[in-house]
Amino acid sequence: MTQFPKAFIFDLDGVITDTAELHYEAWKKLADQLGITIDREFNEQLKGISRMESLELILAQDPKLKDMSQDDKERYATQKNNHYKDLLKTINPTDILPGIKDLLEAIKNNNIKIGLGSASKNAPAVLEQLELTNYFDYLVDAGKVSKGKPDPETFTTAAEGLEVAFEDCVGIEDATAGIEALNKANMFSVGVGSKDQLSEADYIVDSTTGLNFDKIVKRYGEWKQ
Ligand code: B16
Ligand code: MG
Repeated sequence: MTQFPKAFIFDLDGVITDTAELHYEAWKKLADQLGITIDREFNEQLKGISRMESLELILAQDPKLKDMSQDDKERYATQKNNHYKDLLKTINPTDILPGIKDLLEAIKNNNIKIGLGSASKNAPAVLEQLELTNYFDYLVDAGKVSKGKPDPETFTTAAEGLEVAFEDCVGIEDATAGIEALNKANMFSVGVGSKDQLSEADYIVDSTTGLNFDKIVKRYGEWKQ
């Protein structure tokens, strides 16, 4: 008999939609202002980590900025976020990555719960813009998570909010840190992206088009045995 998971927990950026490009644009503007050059390759490191951690990585590019006061850091982080929020106004349901809507529908049709485990404090606003809020039974408040990915706290908080045991959850992630967090939480980890980067995932698909409900459930059932 097929074993069904009791919840699916989604990462946001890189899984449901690609806000990475907008984060990049906003960080680049700030970096330029500080006289630091960042490119898309550098931006890969910023995926899945928090706003302040991202700022620290950017400041570390220039030794002269290493003694910046906490107040200034907060000010720059707020400035980046305000620019990012302006850019977010341009997104709409056509920005949902391919295959995601069908997967959400299939999960709902099987009466399985859906949670969001994103590091982004802007996640609720992004779901609203994409008109996806109604699919979700629980959104993790990134502002209340004390240890970000690769710590499992984001995902364990989602499972607790959904009232589902960790091993009954499937988590979907595009970042190495996210897969590590899911594995530490003892959840079935689905990686979206390259095999090199996500080799620790329990199941890997190349892109969101590969996220088929039946295939994920089958692999989950094998993992659960
Ligand atoms: P915010 P995810 C993450 O989203 C992004 O990948 C990362 O680049 C960003 O710094 C982080 O959210 C925090 O976002 O500044 O909006 O709070 O991949 O965990 O959905
Ligand atoms: Mg992500």
